[in-house]
Amino acid sequence: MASINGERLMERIRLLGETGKDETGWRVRLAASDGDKDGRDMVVGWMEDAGLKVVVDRIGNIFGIWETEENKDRAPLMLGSHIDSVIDAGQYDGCYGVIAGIEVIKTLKENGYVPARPIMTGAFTNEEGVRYAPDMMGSLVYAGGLSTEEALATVGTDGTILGEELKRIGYEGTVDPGFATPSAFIELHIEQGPILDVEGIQIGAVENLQGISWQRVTIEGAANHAGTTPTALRMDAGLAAAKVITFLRDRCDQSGGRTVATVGCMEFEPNAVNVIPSKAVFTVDLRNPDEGNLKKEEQALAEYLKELEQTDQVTIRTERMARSTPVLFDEGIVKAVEQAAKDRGFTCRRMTSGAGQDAQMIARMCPTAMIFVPSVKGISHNPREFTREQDLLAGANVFLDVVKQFSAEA
Ligand code: HGY
Ligand code: MN
Ligand code: MN
Repeated sequence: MASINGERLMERIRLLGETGKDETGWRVRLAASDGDKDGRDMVVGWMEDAGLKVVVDRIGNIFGIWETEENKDRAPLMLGSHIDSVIDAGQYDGCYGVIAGIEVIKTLKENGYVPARPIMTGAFTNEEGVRYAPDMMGSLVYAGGLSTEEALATVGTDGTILGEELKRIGYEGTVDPGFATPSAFIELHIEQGPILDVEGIQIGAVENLQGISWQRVTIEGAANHAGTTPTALRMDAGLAAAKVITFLRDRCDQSGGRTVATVGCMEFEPNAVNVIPSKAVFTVDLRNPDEGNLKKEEQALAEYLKELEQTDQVTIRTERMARSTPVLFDEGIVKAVEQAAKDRGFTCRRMTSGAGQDAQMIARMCPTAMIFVPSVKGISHNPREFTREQDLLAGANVFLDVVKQFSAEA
């Protein structure tokens, strides 16, 4: 039973992890930034080293394709993930799956394996959505869920335009996204949650993924003097924003933890220590594995905001930033992941992905599933994100076996 080259995998995770660091040492490889370019260039180099044909599509998705004269007309098996990161990120989120995709192909080639169909592995543009919303943008465009033109015209949190930034970093591709409909898509990723680590299980066979709702909320009140204005006369946008945060946490507690909600960004105006905020602009990330319940959470929030306008004499408007429905993955691939883990003597359990993933978008095109490995203490989107080497190798070897299985027949 062939195995991947663990040393090469670990070295590449370390090398890619060094790209995108800012002057404070934070890893900030935001989509289409200079750090993203450095990472992209490194990934393209590894794809070329593996003898893959490198294709960049018009939304900047990078693909390395292994095809032969005999199999080039068949639908390719697709692998891949992302290398763009959040702010002050860990080194495994997304990068592990991109590097492992190349590693698996290289290992198969080194072992003289010839697939019955092409195998292509990718690095999707802007999975995180931190600089340009929505998240999972590159894979959403590839799957036909967002037009390339609309995506390229997206204005970032820094006022830049995605299409111009892709051009600036040299990744404005020429091929239309969706140029190949995969026979199947398999993504290897860290869990980013605590379940596998707490239960001491090595492999996650991911069978579904929760729905995600992102919106930006703007609350407008009235600036006034922090010292002279009695509380009864205040139209305090800051207080109203705080009430929304506690409302959301109450909803999560009432859901028994099925709903999770996060207010990750917030700005006040005029943002002065002795002025009652006239304006609060913040983001709400709401998630639930059940579409009906996610809709109920969105409805409950909308009703609460209406109420708040009355009680706090503020005006509130919302703007949708992203919305994806829960996704069920392919039973056949999930079973194959469980079997491959068992054949290698690894413990395995089925699970839901709490995080959004490129796989949820490509699942619109073809049978799709994911493989998880443990995140120590469930920490992610944080430089302390960590997965043990033996778990990284275990995940990559299960990935190798499943890729072999799903590329063996025409
Ligand atoms: O937001 C997410 O769940 C993913 O990390 N993009
Ligand atoms: Mn990710
Ligand atoms: Mn992430």
